[in-house]
Amino acid sequence: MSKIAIIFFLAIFNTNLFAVEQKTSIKTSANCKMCKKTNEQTLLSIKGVKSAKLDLTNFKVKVVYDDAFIDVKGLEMAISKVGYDANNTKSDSTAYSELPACCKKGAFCGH
Ligand SMILES: [Cu+2]
Repeated sequence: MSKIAIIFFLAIFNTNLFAVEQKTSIKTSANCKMCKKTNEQTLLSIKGVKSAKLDLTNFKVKVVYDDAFIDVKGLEMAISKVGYDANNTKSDSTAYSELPACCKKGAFCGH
């Protein structure tokens, strides 16, 4: 195999290795439709995030993302920054304190 062919194969391999669409499901402290909107919009604003759907029956957000741009920890941090827990990442305390009362943990506003 020529050097050029090897480089060509490496290039293809790297493209696949570093730009694969990943799926994850993140447990959040969201509890209503407002929370759902906030979380989904936040995630969708991140480069590399293709879709974000928060299920209000289990409060998990399913995210499809390109891991060349963002990883699970980054997604968790983005959710934390708008005031919600994400898996084991705790919500940012300032952002949490600014959430409407019905979006605080354990609240149930029925929205
Ligand atoms: Cu809410």
